[in-house]
Amino acid sequence: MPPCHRFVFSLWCVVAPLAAQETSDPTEAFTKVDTMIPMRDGVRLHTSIFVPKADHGPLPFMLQRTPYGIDETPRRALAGYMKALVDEGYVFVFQDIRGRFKSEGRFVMQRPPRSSSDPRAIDESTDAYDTIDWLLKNVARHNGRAGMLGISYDGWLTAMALLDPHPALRAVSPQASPADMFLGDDFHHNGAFRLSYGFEYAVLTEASDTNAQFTFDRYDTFDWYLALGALSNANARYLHGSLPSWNDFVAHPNYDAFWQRQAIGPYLSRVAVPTLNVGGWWDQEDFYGPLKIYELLERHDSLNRNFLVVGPWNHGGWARGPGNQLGNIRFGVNTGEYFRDSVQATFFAHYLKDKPLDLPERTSRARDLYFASAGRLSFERPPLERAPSAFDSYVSDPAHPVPYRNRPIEPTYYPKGSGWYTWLLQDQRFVQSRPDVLSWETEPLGEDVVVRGDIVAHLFAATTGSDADWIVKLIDVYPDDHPTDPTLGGYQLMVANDVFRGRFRNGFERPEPIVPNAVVEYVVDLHTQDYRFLRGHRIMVQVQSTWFPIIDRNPQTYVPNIFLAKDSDYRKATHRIYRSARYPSRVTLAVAAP
Ligand code: PG9
Repeated sequence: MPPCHRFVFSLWCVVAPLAAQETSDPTEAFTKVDTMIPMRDGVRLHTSIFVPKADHGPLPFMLQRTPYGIDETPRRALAGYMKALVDEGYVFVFQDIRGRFKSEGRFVMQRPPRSSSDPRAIDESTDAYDTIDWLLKNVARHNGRAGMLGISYDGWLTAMALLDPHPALRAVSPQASPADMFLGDDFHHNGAFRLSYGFEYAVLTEASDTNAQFTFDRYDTFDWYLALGALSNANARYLHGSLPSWNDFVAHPNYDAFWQRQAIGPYLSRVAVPTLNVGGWWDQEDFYGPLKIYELLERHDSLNRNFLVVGPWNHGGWARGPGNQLGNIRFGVNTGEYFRDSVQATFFAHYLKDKPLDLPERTSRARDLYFASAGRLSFERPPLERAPSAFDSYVSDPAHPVPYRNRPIEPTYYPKGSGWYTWLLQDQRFVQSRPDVLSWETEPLGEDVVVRGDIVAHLFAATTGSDADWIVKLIDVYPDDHPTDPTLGGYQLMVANDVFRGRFRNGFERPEPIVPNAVVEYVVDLHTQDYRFLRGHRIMVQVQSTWFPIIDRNPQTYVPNIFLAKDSDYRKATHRIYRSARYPSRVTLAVAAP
């Protein structure tokens, strides 16, 4: 096989958030026991237990389960992410999940919860249960309580432990946990497939039982994905049906039983254990999940034990470094340190060691920002006399898609550094002048506008094709003359965004062609924010229809399954965005008092 077709297996850790912060080895303060813990079906899971050497009373357990390998994790985590927990005092436990690294059994990507009719069935919840049960019986000097935490896949494993929790599990923190892989997390957003992430992550976890990386034949993968052409070429040319997750993407192009069974929402019917949900405003992988899990648990939180912390972080950014800067943007406070020392450590100390805790609540009201003529955005409704057909338009060409981030687009987890981690903060001027990206912006704001809560775009749009993607970005435009940092003059910082695949406008289970040239309202959930647009800044909305290669190209010609589309199905289309009293395209913001 030529080099670009090969899988290589590398040992670098995919979870960059857990980068080392100290040079001394924090594990030296612990006695480490490596063991294989038996699960109820006899499969044994590789587990490392770290008991503090210092004389201490009975301590709670702090458990992290992971598919990414536990040989390197403890050293990094105990020095940074969990340093404040180390200072507080816990017995730390790290575990390889089934089928990964040194654990027995078979790995299943996001193994769905077991059927309640089969008492012998296993899932990630029973594995967490059996692990805690074993720890209580086999490790001396514990206080009878356990906590669990983790980021992303490890965060999802933490959330899954909630489904049938061991009675000793008294506090959990699912962090950047995905909730639904079709609606909003790593693999799709509103039905639009996250091509580069889905492809590279399937290789990472399923090409080997350790971490693997696809070898691209170039540094800038934009052209590689474009040359791939129709999605059907991925199996035909490279994967040859070898990756279960890729095969599942192809077999399940709609929100069918496969995705619904895996999504965590329906299982979150009670707050069985105090839960600290954590997310980052600029999380490039799982922003939808933590907010969704919080929202669903909140409906059952009669005892006020469900909490949400969201900060100015990328995926897992709260776990490393001071957190005073992300990409080009400085925050003036050490948000990551604050989270680790004063939120995460305090939360666990309260529920696992009976120490005090105090977390606040907040409010806001909805306001509409309407698209207007000459690229203006306004809090005024469009006047009735404006022609119902007032619109702006662009041609979207799948052969020339808009890059989702500034090129070069290195492989997602490129070991020598990748723009992936901070792409959501890139200055959006890099696409503003493209004819297939439309922008509307306010005048400079006369006073601060504080957005605190939900943001929803209502696009009244038409296309000459029979399918289309709608990407909406809410942007903070800095003044041309920035008072302290000239490089930020005119900067366009994205503060909310998402994509909606038009075929799913009447339901994610039921794709339907779009009637060419018909005006249709698309509701694009831009999720939630807590953001202050400062006086003198402008608020901008950009709309475009490609975001490549993070989102696969919509052929714009309706085909039942895009994974099986032919190259000839991909065609140019003209899209119109209406802005009249009859078709008032707008973004609804939850605005709070400044
Ligand atoms: N975002 C990654 C992931 C989580 C769950 C499933 C698939 C991918 C991660 O960072 O673990």
